[in-house]
Amino acid sequence: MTTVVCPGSFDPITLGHLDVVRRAATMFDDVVVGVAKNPGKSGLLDLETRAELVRAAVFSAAQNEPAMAGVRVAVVPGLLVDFCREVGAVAVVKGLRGGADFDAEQPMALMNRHLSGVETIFLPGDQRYAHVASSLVKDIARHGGPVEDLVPAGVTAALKSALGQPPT
Ligand code: COD
Repeated sequence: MTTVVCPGSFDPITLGHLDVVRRAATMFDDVVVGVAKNPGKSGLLDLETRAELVRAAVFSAAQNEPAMAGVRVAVVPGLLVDFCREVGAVAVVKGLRGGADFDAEQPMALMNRHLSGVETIFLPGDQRYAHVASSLVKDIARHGGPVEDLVPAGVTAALKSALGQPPT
């Protein structure tokens, strides 16, 4: 069995993230989505809420896509390489929307390989989601704009709740 980790802040999970997880699940028989804290970003949703939203999105996708049925979701408590070792992952899978993502990801990929030998596999982001970023989703939601077609079901309500906005 080949295990890989799809890590992210998922604050919140978007359809772009879900597409990367789905594609990883069609290639590898054990995919663990690792929900992590990025110290460089101020979070809106707490870690457990983010993980719950990822679980719900994966569960919902699995109703139509058998490959998603085995996808696991867990919180990454510390270094990503320690988490990879814990779950027995041979590689990290990440999506790249463009050059800026690559510039941010390449040093982490090299450092993770230096630390533990774990490789990073980059998947080109699907063009349908090239403009989709958690930060933009939060920005739109903060101003009361529509985000339903950018995120899995349930995320909009969680964002409203975290932002102290009334439910619709
Ligand atoms: N399409 C395709 N890919 C996308 C999209 C999209 N629309 N949106 C996001 N992605 C990709 C991102 O490029 C990224 O690869 C991944 O999805 C996750 O994105 P985010 O924004 O949820 O998460 P980040 O970028 O804040 O990453 C958080 C991590 C903590 C996972 C990351 O910073 C990391 O790997 N850190 C390593 C921590 C560590 O151990 N450090 C020490 C050694 S490097």
